[in-house]
Formats: sequence, structure tokens, C-alpha cells
Amino acid sequence: MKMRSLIAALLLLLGLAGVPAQAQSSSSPAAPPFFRVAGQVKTPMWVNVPALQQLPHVNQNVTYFAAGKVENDTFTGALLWDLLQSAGIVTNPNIKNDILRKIIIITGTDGYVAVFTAGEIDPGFGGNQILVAYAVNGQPLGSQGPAQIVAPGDKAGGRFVHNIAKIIVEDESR
Ligand SMILES: Nc1nc2c(c(=O)[nH]1)N[C@H]1C(S)=C(S)[C@@H](COP(=O)(O)O)O[C@H]1N2
Ligand SMILES: [Mo]
Repeated sequence: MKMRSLIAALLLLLGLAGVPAQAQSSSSPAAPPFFRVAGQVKTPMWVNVPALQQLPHVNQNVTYFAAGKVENDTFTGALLWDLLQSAGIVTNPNIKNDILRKIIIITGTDGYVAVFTAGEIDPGFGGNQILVAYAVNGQPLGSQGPAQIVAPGDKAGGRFVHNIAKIIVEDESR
């Protein structure tokens, strides 16, 4: 009885949390609508496309190699920096440039991993416009969603992690 109402409540929560919104387009198995932002952040969170769309929109036209073929696409998304600012990267003010010790680990639902550093995306340092993209050429990512990384300037698509499952901030000295 108790367990059954717990399960019912969980199903209701899942429903409210956006499973129906996800059920729209892609023909391949639906990717989970949320990914996790956690680790050395003040506010760990679950992020979906509507949450990303609340951050400033950035468009990037990129040309890169994927499996030996040249791709050219225009992606829309939020800056990885802005997303992490909304979670608040934990830094120690007593450590000189502590932000430069932070490592950002992006993992896809298939376990694929690429790593960035806070220093390369911090506007005060590298300022690279790494995107957490939710649309390509004006269309939702569908089976590659809910979001993927776009790294403008990369020659090949290896760091363009699809189906983001988690973004974890770690510290060099962990
Ligand atoms: N989750 C996940 N993302 C991934 C990969 C992968 O295996 N799993 N492969 C990467 C590689 S090696 C490339 S070249 C690009 C290819 O994606 P595209 O064809 O959409 O450009 O995706 C990247 N992102
Ligand atoms: Mo690749």
C-alpha cells in the first residue's frame, strides 16, 4: 500500500518533470530529458532543454571532421560557462586563480567522456565559447539530445559529446 503510493508519486513526478515533452520527435529510443550538473558546484542541478533556453542563446556555425567527413552545422545553445555560473563553481578565494584548477568532465549516456578545463572557458582566461547545444540547424537534437557539447575551433568532432548525461566539476587537488 505504502510502496504503491510511493511508486504512484514517483511516476507522477516523472510525468511532471517532462517525460511527455520528451516524447515528441525522435524515432530512436528517447534520451533522458535531464542531465546532471554536479561536483564542485554550489547548486548541483538537473538540467533540461527549457532550463538551457533560459540562459543567453548563442549560435555557432562550425566546420569539423566527423569520421573523416567534413560537417558544417549551426548549433544553438547556452555557453558551458554560463551554465556552470548558474550552478556556481566552488572556488577558494585564498588560492591564487583557483578557477584554473577546475576540470569539467562531460559524460554521455553511452559512457563517452571528454574533459574541458574552467580556464579554457572562463571569459577572463581562455574565453572559448564552448556550447551546451540543444538545437542544430534550427531543429531539436532528437536522438542526440537533450544536449550536446559544441567546441568551436576543434578540427574534429571528438569533444562534441552527444546525449549529455552529466557535467561534473572536479578540482586538480581532489
Ligand atoms: N555520446 C557520444 N558522443 C560522441 C561520440 C560518442 O561515441 N558518444 N563520438 C564523438 C565523435 S568521435 C565524433 S566525430 C562526433 C560525431 O558526431 P556528429 O556526426 O554529430 O558530428 O561525436 C562525438 N560525440
Ligand atoms: Mo570521431
